[in-house]
Amino acid sequence: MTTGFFDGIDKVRYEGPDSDNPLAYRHYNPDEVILGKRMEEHLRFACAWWHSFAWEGGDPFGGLTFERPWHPQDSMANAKLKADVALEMFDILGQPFFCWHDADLRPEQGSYGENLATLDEITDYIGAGMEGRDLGCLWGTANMFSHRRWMAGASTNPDPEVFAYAAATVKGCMDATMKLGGQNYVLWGGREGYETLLNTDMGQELDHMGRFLSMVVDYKHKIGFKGTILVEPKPQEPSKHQYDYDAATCIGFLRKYGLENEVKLNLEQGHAILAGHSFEHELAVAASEGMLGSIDMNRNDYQSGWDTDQFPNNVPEVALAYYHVLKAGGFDTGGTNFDAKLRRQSIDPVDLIAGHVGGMDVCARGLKAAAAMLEDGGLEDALAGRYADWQTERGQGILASDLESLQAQVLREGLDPQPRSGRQERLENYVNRFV
Ligand code: XLS
Ligand code: NI
Ligand code: NI
Repeated sequence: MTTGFFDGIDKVRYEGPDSDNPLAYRHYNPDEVILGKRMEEHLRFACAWWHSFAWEGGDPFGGLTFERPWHPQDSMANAKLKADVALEMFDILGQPFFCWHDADLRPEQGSYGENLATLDEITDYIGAGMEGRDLGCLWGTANMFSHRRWMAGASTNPDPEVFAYAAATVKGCMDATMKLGGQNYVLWGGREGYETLLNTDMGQELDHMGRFLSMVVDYKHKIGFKGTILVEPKPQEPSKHQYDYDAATCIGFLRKYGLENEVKLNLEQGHAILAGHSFEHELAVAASEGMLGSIDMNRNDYQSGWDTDQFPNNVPEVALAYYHVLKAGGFDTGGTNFDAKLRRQSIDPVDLIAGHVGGMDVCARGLKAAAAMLEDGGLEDALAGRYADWQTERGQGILASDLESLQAQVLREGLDPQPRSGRQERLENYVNRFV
């Protein structure tokens, strides 16, 4: 028996690029082998419980537009209905994974103890639903930003009791993630930052955040959680400034607290844009440090300046993103989580399916283009050529030298290095052959 929510919508299938069926995959062909691996295993798609099922369609000027049968989300019965619908959507899409916050899954019913008990109950229920399905949990996380107790931060709150509450909350969420076979555990610190420096001791708050993350890592080892701990950078929104500003900031933070070998990054397209970067910039920064863990795939409106979390629809952008993912060796425990939501006027159940179908197809197309570029090797050859002189004895000698010796060398040899073209237009034209 189904919930009937998606009545009339069949399982989405791959029909090839020429299909004009709006609910078919034209590029996402899970079994197609690319660079020796099935497409499904490359992309490792996940749906986000919060955007697809918990978000009610509100914006700062108006309330819910979606009016789903599981609203209001304040009872266990509705939480279970929501879970049933979620599982049906994963079946329709053939989604291999999902991601969640505690508050997306369980009803918000009050005390810590009550919320822990309902989280346990609903994750048992979801776990039972996963049996017999080809479905896994990509990651779980704690929502430590919505409830008013978190308004001044979770681990960076000036009140130590909030720190304790945050620790208890994350422990509960890590336990639930492990129970669902989660492959990663994510921390995104929406309120770990400040509204004004006038009331903020930044150094102390960062120390507390580092201490907290060390506790998370210790607990991971204690319970034998095999997944990866990931932090998710975002520069601001909801806070004026967030400490996990961007990939480079997070990497510096992890090194400062000795966590660089324990924690990786979950990078989001929209957050990269908010930080004034491109998505591939963030991926390249993380990859260059061996810290590329997973991605939150979406797109931002380039004009609004908000985290609009739209489904991706720009193939060239996505292709360059996957190029860096593939170059870094692809995903290990990570994957492609659609941290993406419908526009609030898209109120029909079929819109949820269409959003994901389009997003998955754009990613599949991007992946194919990225793989083709890698196989062709044009960019890698150009890169190798540009740095080739460093491979010579002379280049290595320069690197191992010192200022005085290099001054002497320049004088002795009468060095006058001639500028060489960076060939940017030729490289851009090259990329456009593939996308
Ligand atoms: C919000 C973040 C959030 C995280 C999980 O901007 O993207 O959705 O992915 O807490
Ligand atoms: Ni995200
Ligand atoms: Ni986001």
